[in-house]
Amino acid sequence: MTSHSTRPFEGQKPGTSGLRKKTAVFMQPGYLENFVQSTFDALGGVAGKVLVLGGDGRYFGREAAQCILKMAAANGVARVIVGQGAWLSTPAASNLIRKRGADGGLILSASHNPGGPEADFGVKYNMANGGPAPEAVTEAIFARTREIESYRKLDAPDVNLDMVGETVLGGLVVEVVDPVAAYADMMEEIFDFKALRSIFHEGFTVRMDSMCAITGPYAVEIFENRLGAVRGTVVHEHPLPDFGGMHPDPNPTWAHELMDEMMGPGAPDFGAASDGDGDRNMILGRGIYVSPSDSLAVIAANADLVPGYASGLKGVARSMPTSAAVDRVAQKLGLDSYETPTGWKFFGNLMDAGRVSLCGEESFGTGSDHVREKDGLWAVLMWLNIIAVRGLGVAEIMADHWEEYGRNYYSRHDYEVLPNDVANAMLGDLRDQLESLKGKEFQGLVVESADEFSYTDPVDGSVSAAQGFRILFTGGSRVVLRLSGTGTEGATLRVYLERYAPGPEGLTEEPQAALAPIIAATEEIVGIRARTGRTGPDVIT
Ligand code: VG1
Ligand code: CO
Repeated sequence: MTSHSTRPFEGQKPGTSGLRKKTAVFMQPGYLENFVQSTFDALGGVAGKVLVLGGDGRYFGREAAQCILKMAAANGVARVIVGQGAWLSTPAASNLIRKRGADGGLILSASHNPGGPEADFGVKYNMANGGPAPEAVTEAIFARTREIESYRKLDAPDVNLDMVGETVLGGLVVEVVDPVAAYADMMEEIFDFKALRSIFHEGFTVRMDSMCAITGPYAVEIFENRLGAVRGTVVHEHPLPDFGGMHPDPNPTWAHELMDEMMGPGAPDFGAASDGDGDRNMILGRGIYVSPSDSLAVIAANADLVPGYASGLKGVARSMPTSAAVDRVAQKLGLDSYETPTGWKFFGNLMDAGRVSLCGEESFGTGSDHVREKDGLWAVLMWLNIIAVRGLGVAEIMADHWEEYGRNYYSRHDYEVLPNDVANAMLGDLRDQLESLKGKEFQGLVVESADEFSYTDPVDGSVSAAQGFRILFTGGSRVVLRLSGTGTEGATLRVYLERYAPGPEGLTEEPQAALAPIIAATEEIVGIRARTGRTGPDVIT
């Protein structure tokens, strides 16, 4: 018996990046099965196909992988390429899909959300180009979850996922591969490993915090084994099911151990952290934090120093809430630049069409067309390669960049786990007053325009509406507000603040101070604190 009858579960709607729920929700009998079968059905069946499978090592990942393999077998999949131990970072999975010419892949992760029985789990489907399923596909999956009546799953013992090699499960070939090798090889093709080896040899010091998540084995292989960085360069390098209790979100709040080290005496030359599934990065220098929007701009401005991009970039793209710092670089270099909604899935078409080679988000996501996901370790290697060529430290590179382009002061304020009705009513009221805001003055700032962002994909013409509220003030300051699509509890309000300083004066202010008037104007317009009763944001990045 491979067919099992089932009934739909509520709310299996993929968000910004896949379906994320509390682990216990995913562990309900039939829950994962329903979502996976709905995915297979929405794709028009998967018989004869080749899929990639792996995840970030979080709790329930191995069990989920076994379940998916049995479902793949019962659905007629020809081959599943799975990372040893059911491990694959998100960018490594994207790479494997592309390199092996697979039809798609399933990634088991809730990314930067904590893991464990009390925390979060997630599943995401990626397409044959290696990128996250576009909205048309995630909507078809969701539609299918609402009418599903049965799923197919082979009744068979578990497959050994700890040994590299091939086994057979019914008519399915399960190919267990080293999760790191192909990815590390690709990095060796993009970057100047010789130059990198020599800076490590000369004593350049790096602290890479893998936060007990998936990048540990990748970072040890690349930095310590292949580039000769001293042992111990990578910390929290063993992926653990609960990430050792860490919240694997590489930002100053959650990566505070690394922050303290980089801001303290005796800090190494360079620091970096990555998230649960390895697609995010945080960049630090001795005594300096690089905002992700600035990191994207610096990478754009210096990309041609890296062998993989020596002939220049095709174009750049950023998500709408990301600062305009990269736009200034694009303008100067004569590159096309694009503004997309939040979420990596919107970059795929632009990369596939050859319009852009570099993309980024303010949420610690940077990547290029080497894969179709953002890529944390790639971003770290971009910085190191740029440093190796220019012979400057992070602080010097930043000062130089701001001097040339001016500085986009930037910060994101998150208000987490708000009651859904409060958050929805607040943004509903903002929507109602958008049209009347133009020309009004708040805290000395005059509103130049206010709207709700809607995106028309320039490649396939698809429209994504209601992608966040933007209020622009005269002089280039801006606030953006939207609700998170990755949370698993209540509503999370994200407030993105930006102010441009052309320089040469005023380039070294503290960002929160530089943004204070915009923060005050936002409170006057939206009334976040007044309406939620909160005294301030939970996380500031
Ligand atoms: C967040 C970020 C977004 C990112 C997404 C997935 O989404 O803001 O920029 O693409 O997470 O990243 P949201 O809807 O919560 O704002 V990851 O590393 O969690 O896959
Ligand atoms: Co992630």
